Amino acid sequence: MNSNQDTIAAISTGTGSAGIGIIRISGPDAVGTAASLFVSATGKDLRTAEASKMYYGRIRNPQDDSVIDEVLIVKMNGPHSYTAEDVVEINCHGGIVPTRRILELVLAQGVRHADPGEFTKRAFLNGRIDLTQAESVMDVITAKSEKALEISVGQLSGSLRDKIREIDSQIIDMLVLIESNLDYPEYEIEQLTNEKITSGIENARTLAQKILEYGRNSYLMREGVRTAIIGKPNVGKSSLLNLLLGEERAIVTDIPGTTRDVIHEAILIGDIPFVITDTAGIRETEDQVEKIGVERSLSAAESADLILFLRDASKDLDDDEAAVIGTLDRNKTIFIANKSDKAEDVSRETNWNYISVKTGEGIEDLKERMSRAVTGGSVEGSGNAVMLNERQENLLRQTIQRLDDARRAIDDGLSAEFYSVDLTEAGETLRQITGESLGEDVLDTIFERFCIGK
Ligand SMILES: Nc1nc2c(ncn2[C@@H]2O[C@H](COP(=O)(O)OP(=O)(O)OP(=O)(O)O)[C@@H](O)[C@H]2O)c(=O)[nH]1
Ligand SMILES: [Mg+2]
Repeated sequence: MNSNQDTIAAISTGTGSAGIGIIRISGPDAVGTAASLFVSATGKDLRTAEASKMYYGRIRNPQDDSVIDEVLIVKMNGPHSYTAEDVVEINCHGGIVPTRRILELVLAQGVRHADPGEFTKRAFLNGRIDLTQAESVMDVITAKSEKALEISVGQLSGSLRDKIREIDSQIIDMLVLIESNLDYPEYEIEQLTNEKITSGIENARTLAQKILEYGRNSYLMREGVRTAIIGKPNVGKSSLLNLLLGEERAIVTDIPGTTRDVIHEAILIGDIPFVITDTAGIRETEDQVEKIGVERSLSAAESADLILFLRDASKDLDDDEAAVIGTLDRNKTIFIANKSDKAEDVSRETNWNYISVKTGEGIEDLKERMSRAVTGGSVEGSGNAVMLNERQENLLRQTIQRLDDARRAIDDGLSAEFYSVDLTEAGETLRQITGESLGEDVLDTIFERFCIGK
């Protein structure tokens, strides 16, 4: 428990009108501060009230005795709280005015406004959670699909931490074996052999690789698969967007050049979030507005994770289309021939997916293909899937590099002193993921991405 912490407070609920709003206070003066503002309906003093129980009453401005709001208040004694410090939560009426006024009163008692993520940072610094759990808090809050939520909640309770610790204990076992042989060669202890170390390295490496593999789709799960629908005017791009969305979001007409600007919409296909972009049809044009739209289409395609290239199935590919196809990254493109209802007599080319937005033909297959295109199969089952952020992924890769260094040292016939340095570094790198070894500046960059009040 960190005893030199000051007391912090923030509004923990979202801004805007709502049924309730919560002001959270944490630190040594949390209870005293709240007690000086709270008037219980039954005359109870918050300082001596039972912990983890809701009390009904009012928040009153001690300066002029004016009542700010009716509230329910709960105190939690450290370490049995979110931050592991004394915490008070004031549930007042939601909405900007009551929550702000209560927060102002709390701050006027000498409490400091919390920085973004500071409550969670304290939970970490006070040892209640490790860094993988702290980082998953934000993923839980911002989860875009049930799958992402399920994985993040798993990590909140330590699933990633446990996997990391499994690798760590492999590395520690190797180091113990090396050290004991170096320090006490005269004792009867387990013999150090190159085989034991190389197989230990192999195990640790495999575990680390597996985590990277399980976390392969983290970015897409977190941000959504950026998908651009592109093609010539009038091929049915906006119609396809509307069909996937299940609503008439984009304007559809039979006039080529209907869509001028780029439209983004988020949907879930299977368990995967997609952010779909409908774009202006690509063609040579002198119209200034349309020209800008065409440029935006091409750049949307470039920055997309997935491209749906649409053509009209009842027409042959023209030179413009062939030229655009030539510029596309084929690994991330699904080629779609729409309006198959108008092309029943046309023979079908195997590398095109024939669909009809009008009749629904081929749409389910297309959805299937879209999710397969990004997951390369199925999204990992909940047992194994992890959501890695860039920091965690980098550290895992660095750990693997240090393990490889150790392996090379053994292969080069170097003695244990040499490869034990690499193994020690591998362990230290790995423990930065859980936060067991870490610098203060790293913490700041992690927690500044949090929202206030969490
Ligand atoms: N028969 C048939 N018509 C379709 C199909 N899909 C779309 N259309 C029609 O094709 C026309 C053009 O559709 P849009 O969705 O506006 O085409 P777009 O590619 O967005 O066109 P621009 O915005 O101009 O680039 C409309 O009249 C649609 O009703 C289909 O599968 N079959
Ligand atoms: Mg359109």
